[in-house]
Amino acid sequence: MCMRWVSGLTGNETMAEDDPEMWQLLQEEKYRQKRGLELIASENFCTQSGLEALGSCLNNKYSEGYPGQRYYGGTDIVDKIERLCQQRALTAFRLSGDDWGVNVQPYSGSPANFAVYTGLLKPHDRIMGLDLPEGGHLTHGFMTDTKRISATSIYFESMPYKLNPATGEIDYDRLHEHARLFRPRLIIAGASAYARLIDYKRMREICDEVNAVLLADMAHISGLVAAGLIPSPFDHCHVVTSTTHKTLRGPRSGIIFFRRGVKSQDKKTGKPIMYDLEERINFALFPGLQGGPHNHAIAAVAIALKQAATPAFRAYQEQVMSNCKTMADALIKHGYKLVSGGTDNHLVLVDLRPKGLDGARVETVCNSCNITVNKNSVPGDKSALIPGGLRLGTPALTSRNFKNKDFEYVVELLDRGCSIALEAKAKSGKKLTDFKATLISNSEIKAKVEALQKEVNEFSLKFPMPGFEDH
Ligand code: DSN
Repeated sequence: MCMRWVSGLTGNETMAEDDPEMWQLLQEEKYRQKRGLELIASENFCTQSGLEALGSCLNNKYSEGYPGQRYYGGTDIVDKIERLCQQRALTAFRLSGDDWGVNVQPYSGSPANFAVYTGLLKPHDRIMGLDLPEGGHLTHGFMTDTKRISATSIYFESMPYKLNPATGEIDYDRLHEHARLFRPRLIIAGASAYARLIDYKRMREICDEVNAVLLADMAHISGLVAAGLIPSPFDHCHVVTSTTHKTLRGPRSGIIFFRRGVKSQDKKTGKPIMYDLEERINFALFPGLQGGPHNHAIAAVAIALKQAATPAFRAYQEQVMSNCKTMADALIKHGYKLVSGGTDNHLVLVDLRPKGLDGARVETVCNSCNITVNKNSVPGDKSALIPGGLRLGTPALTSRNFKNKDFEYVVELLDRGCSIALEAKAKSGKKLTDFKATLISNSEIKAKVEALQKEVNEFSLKFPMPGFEDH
């Protein structure tokens, strides 16, 4: 006998049956991702196995607390999943559980950072991070002359450090000088638009002198660190946070590593002084800031971390960096200026001002041609809405098996987008809205945009894409 459902919904209908409107939108987004050239440096294509975990029954389970200490029943399996994720996190970054602990519950990178601040600082304690317009991140303390933007600058007193305008690299000397004056409790080593390596050793020396905690936010570069291709923040930092969906190629989630074990020796008694970072950070995250962990995301993170420990992952990251060098060289060959003159990681920051362009106009044209990029501030910029730069990254397209010669062609397509932007700028008024209108109303320009879009689509659709075939 067939069971009758009160609601008429068994819960076993596919999305296409249950919600055709949403299914249609998903199809459109999938096609957008397939036919476009994804160059946003923080994006990637999560693997099918990771996406399976995200869409699984783990979504249904509440488990506030930590493995072995939960506020709900039925948590035996999710305890195993969280412990497996923790163990894989340590393995992926070659860490010993005696020296490092890890919390895999942060919902993403911003909550992970805020949990560290909440656990280790008192309200109004001082922090220093790379300024957002110079390549830092909102959560590293961003504020303007008139407004405290990030909660980090509302609850704590933040002072930025900057790049050396002559080199486009972090000005460690000035950071040192300012840290001596400002006496921060915590300094953040990390960036979201910085193409060079970070000198963690130097930053730790500065921290030790002013008695500050050194936090590395390796969100952008964690995949490269796991692959062992760039210097590891674990060698020098006290705490390390990351997202898991950028170069690490997992689901959208966050992770916090903290030192544990012996911190130092008491000078008088000679007794060991232990780190207390673990208790403070864990308590800040839960119950301080978050509720139930996202078990489906934790399982997917565990899958990504297992992949991150393989030779195949290292080969992928080598290709990410090699593609990025090729992209940088090709851009320079086409006459573009790069902030810091090149790249040591997965991204480049292009200064479009010498070409008479800006990031907003180029982003708009590229978007119309299905080349997905983001405008970015470059040193000396006045406007955040119409900044002078463009940030380009190779992780996503490398996951689609793009190789060096493919990136040379990507730069050619991008350069054509810039030429269209230049032409449209010459034919439009000063405002960005005039420029956008010209892209649609000027038939000559519109035809060029359409021709470029067609070429982009034909090229991009030839490549495979990780994930499910149809969504
Ligand atoms: N939105 C991310 C990025 O693009 O770098 C940082 O959170």
